Amino acid sequence: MHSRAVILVPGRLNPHAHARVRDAFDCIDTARADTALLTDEMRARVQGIAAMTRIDAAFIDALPHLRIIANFGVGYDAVDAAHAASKGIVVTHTPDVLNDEVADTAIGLLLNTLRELPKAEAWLRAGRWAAEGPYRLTPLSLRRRSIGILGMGRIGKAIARRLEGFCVPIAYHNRRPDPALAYPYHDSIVDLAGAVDTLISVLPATAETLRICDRAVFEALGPRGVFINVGRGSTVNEADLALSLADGTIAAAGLDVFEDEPHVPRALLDLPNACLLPHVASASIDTRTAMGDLVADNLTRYFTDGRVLTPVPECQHFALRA
Ligand code: 8YV
Repeated sequence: MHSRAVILVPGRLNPHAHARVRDAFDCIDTARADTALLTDEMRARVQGIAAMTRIDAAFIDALPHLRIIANFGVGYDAVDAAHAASKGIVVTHTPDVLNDEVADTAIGLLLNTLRELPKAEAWLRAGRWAAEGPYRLTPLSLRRRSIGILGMGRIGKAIARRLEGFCVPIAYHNRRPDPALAYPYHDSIVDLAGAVDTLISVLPATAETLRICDRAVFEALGPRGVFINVGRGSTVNEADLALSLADGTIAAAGLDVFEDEPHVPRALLDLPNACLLPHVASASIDTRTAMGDLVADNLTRYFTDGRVLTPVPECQHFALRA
């Protein structure tokens, strides 16, 4: 039964997810997902992985009894899912339970970027309100803006629903139009950027999206342009973005994600018109607990009846077949 299955936890895992894995399984911890750290016991016994770290093909190949990888996070670019799927190993992720939190944070980041709220608070805390007077009137506002959503999946739609309450026009780009949506669709990112002044990206990291938000996109967005990213940092050419913020090609950016986290390029850190967050879009106890439950529930279901709740697209039929 599932209580005897052996689950490997490489590196840090959300504490709630970790506790649930420890309760339900034989849990083995290792510092990193590094084949050099795998003992003979791990190679002989591990049947599942619960992780929020990179799991590459070599690590998968080093565990001959591996049957499931439960990824903590909806974005599963850190896991070589195609390789896992080719070996009949199921990969799961944590969609839906974080949609509202990430969408809430995206709106917060948008408003912070436009209305400079973190800087206004710093002004107050530094005693400058009393000493020098009110914080400046912000040159940017959400009023009279038009929004383009890049990546109209579950989270993109949750952001769009919130923005309707702000009475701003919304358009989008996605791999394909969604017939259920009334918002105008643009079939390229540059086209969308040219039609709006505010771009909110929720793009996942794939081979196709690598550094796809580049100088041409920022030029199309224009000097009033604001770029918000709560997807993946690798979808942005960060050098192009820093240049575009520095030379006025666009007005401002709000970023929750970076290509080489937790390292943020100096060129972005030095810019006054970049509002930067340390990848916190889903980072509330409430939402991370729900994500942790989904990681544990996927493992439990798999080792109980061979099914999983939320397989990644590459693994749909493996999950249903079992
Ligand atoms: C998490 C995320 O920060 O779900 C995702 O794809 O990026 C975030 O919710 C991340 O997965 C935690 O490692």
